[in-house]
Amino acid sequence: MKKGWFSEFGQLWPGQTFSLECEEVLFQGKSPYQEVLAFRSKTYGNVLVLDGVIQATDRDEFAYQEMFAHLALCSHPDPKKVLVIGGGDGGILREIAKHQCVEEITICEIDQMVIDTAKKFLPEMAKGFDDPRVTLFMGDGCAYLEQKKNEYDVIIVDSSDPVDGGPAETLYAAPFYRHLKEALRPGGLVCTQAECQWIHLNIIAELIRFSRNLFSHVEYAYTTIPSYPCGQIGFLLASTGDSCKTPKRTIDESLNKYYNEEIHNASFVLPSFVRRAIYKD
Ligand code: AAT
Repeated sequence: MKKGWFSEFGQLWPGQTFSLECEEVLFQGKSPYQEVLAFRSKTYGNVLVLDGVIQATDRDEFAYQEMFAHLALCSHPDPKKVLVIGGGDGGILREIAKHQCVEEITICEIDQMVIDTAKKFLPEMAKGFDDPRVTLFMGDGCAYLEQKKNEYDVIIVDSSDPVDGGPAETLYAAPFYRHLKEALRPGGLVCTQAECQWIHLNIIAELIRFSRNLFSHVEYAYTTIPSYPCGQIGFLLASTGDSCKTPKRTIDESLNKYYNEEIHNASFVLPSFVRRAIYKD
């Protein structure tokens, strides 16, 4: 590897890598769950990396956090209780906090080291923890959800990738989706990190296959984001109520850099090869 560069090698994107020039390593540690790295890059600001995989950069995180949070929350007519699983950098919390109608925001994150690292080196994301509606629970998202029935209007699963033996593996399996459904109030919906249409059609198709047995609408949307593999990442919206393809509410667009009503509608429009592969129709 070229000296002074970080390259993202991963089990889920064999044969390709994205690289950033690194100016300074800010933190390197090993938690009980994963290796945590923060570095200052030359052109993307500070970067958070878990087990060698980029989770967020200062420069483009808004494309992910805004789309994730607002696609989910604007698809619900009146979300009051919201749960986030993962998302330890706080960026999704920051976006949820823009919705005045939300009364309670709970976050269940597995790794305290991620939160501490974000608070120190990614303060623009971690400020999401400062909202008074936020309650933090430390633990595994799957175990947490098993205990919850009929509680939440919206659940956002901002999890890392389903790497073999990694902490997020259980969050991509059918039992977890059953727990998600049971934890929702009537009309509730979930939005999960659903990987990339260029390299993960098999993962997306499998998530859709088992979710369709549980939810009335299961729909895939995506955002562009240069620092994730192939420059894109998707979200699975699974609703017990109406389709999520058009927003039920608007948000003050001057608060956002990426999300708006038009891009909400556009983000569900998929290339033909993707539509065929994931919806099988
Ligand atoms: N918003 C940043 C993007 C992320 S963060 C993923 C978070 O999920 C991490 O903080 C990680 O510690 C947490 N996590 C992983 N497994 C679990 C679990 N079982 N329970 C609770 N939290 C968990 C996602 C980046 C996507 C990368 C795309 N290549």
